[in-house]
Amino acid sequence: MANKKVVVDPVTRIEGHLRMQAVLDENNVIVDAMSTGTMWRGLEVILKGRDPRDAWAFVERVCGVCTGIHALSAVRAVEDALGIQIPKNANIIRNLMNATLYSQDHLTHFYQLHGCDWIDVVSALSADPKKTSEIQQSISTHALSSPAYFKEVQDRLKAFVASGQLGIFANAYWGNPGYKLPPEINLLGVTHYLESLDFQREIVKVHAIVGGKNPHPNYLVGGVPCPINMSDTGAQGIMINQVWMNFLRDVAKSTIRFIDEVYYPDLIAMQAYYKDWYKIGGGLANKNLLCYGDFPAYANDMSEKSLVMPNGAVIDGKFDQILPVDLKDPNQIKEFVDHSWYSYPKPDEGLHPWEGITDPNFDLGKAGVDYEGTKTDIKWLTTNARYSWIKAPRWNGHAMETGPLARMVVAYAKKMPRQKELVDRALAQAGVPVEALFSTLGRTLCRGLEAKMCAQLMLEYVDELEANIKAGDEVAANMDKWEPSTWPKECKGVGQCEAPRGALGHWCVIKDGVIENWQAVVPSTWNASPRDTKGQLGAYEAALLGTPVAVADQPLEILRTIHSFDPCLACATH
Ligand code: NFC
Repeated sequence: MANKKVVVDPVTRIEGHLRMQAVLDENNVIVDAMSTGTMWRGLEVILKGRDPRDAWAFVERVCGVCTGIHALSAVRAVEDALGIQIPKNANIIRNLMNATLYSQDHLTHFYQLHGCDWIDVVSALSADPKKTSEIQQSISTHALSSPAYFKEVQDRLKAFVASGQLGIFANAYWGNPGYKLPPEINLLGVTHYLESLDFQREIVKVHAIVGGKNPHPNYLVGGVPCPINMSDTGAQGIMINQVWMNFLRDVAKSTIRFIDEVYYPDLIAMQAYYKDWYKIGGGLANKNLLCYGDFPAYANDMSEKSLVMPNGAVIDGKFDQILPVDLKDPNQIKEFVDHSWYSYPKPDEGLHPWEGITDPNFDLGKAGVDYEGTKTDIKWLTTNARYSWIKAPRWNGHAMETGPLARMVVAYAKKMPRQKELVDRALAQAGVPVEALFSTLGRTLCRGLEAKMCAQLMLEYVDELEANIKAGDEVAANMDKWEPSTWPKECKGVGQCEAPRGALGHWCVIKDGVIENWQAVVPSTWNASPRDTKGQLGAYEAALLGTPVAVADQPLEILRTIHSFDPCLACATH
């Protein structure tokens, strides 16, 4: 029997536009895969000639999901180029904003973006709410746990179905044999899907207070645009005072509570029914991992002793050799475009981002080479030509996986205490060995652990901020080098970050006071990358190989693995 071609386009419940193609053999096992970013906006081109102090506000618009992280990376890049030291309060507030982003983003991912890959919403209709209540009370102390509460949610769901409009739950593969949860846990999951929709709004109030708004909170080259005055007593002002400090602490505590009482227990309860997914979807996960490191304890210090999230790369599964990642080394990070819709002067040579070029070259048109179908109805993109708006970043020539799995595993290998304790406890609770992390479900577990860690970090940063201010430091920004007349004629910098989906860098070249070149290499660019010059598959592509698909025209398994990376194509292509 001939191989089957399966196309998922668009892959939904993600940010941006992703197309996945998979080839299934006669046993419905995936033997080839292709990842395509189908949209490009050109932020790097738009930035040329602009004031570098404004760049954060442009690049922040790359994405509304990982909101703020591009801005953080951009201000770090410009500060690195201009040699600006930021104040301690600014470092703490930036860390607080980033920990807030992670907590909200990972929570949103688990329920809204990934949950429907594991939870069969329609099955929840046949659950016994009393049993769901018993399960809830056995796994956590979450207050909303009565049979009446779950019955009320189930009745709401029934009303959706009776009206023939499933709304946010429409168009999924309900009833697919890949769903394994009993109806009562499905009801638990749907209930928390709805609860977390409300709760995530609470978390991001932190951004509204210290960053002015969410999405797209405000950043500032030199610090944070967030005045501090603890002697102010009002709740209406825009100052950080004791009133707002107490509010921030309350948000942090309720975030810890929600993740500990809802997200994490649900994750542990659900994984027990999907243990086979600890052996599926690994791809590059047990081979090549990449992290830049973030959450510096000390302002402007991205050295190992300062970072909460690690810097390091693993190649070929050598976990006893964590290699240092240097974003400034011209030989480490390079982007290739052989299979991407861009032109380079030397097509098969990679470019370090400081030398990077973004020159779009959408050359669909060679029928039979680039695609099958018609120009307006493409049935199949072929790998012997360009097939994506995503470039192919490589580290020392290797395709890499980045993100929560990479961070947790690299931190674990480095024996970093926070992560080691979280991972050991989770593995014991789940009853699986450490190798289980190198999989689709391992990725999802690592993200849950990171959410726990980041909620805790939120509280620690609020405490640290308060202590620092009370010690007499109310400085939030250093404006010494604000004026372009103080800048060198030409300079360059890099902004190193860890975003929720993985390693993020923005590289800038500034000349005569304006941006000469700007390049972003983004977590989803690493993970959703197409093939490179050597034909090496990107992380999404590699992760699908070997996956059995139960029903070829309901590729739930493709969604599970691809969603486990939490794709953001708006970021990937920018
Ligand atoms: Ni959008 Fe972002 C992408 C993240 O990969 N995290 O760098 C940013 O989005 O989700």
